[in-house]
Amino acid sequence: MGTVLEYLSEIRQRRGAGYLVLLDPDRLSPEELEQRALACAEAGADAILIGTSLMFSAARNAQAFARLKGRVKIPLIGFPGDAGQVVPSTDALLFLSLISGRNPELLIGQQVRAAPLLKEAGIEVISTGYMLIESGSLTSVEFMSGTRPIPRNKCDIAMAHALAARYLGMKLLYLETGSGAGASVPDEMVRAVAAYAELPVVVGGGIRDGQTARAKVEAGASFVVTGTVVEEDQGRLRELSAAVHIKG
Ligand code: 1GP
Repeated sequence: MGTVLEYLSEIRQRRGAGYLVLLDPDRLSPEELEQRALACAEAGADAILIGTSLMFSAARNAQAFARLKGRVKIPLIGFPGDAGQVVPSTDALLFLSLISGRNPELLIGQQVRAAPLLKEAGIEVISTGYMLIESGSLTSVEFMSGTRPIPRNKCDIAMAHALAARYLGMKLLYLETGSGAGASVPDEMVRAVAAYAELPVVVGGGIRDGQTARAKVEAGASFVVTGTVVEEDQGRLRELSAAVHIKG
């Protein structure tokens, strides 16, 4: 079997772009999380991201992964807020470095803590440059990370960060405004970053409908992530999946 990164790249080619759903173990019980994950797979999502920027219960997080493993037929990808969220039954983990910020703990500190745990558990690691973009209001990730987001209208700053990520050897870029944000990453910025850095771009934060999701893909996003909208209304899953999968 190939790696999760190879799987994602194959999805991107075959379906035009990939649809990823973020499930937050802080907001959902393990039962709800399982039910949501099964509904996501059924509706055509390509992978489940699990993570949160805070995490109230480490036990619940581990339980969520263990419960889903083997029952959900799409990859389970860790999307950790810190090293404490590394869980053995993960298919792969986005090894995030918050490159838009200047907080050393989130650029390298947590990564040093997580690395031995990942090696011990044999988890596939996907090196990812995480860029927080201004949404117009204070988000959990901005507050918790103690970093300032990149201004929405500064495409040049985003482009330079993205290219630096590529030169540092990162495999993915994750552009987002933060979970539950009032606005998504501007299409113009997605377009500029995807064309300039020539790395697959994941876009998330504040995407609540198919039209917005499709606009990100048309701008060059390789993957679109939604979280909040699916927690609130699972009925949107098919619409979002169809919007992202431009090749049908
Ligand atoms: C957060 O991109 C995800 O990293 C999801 O954001 O909850 O706003 O969909 P939403």
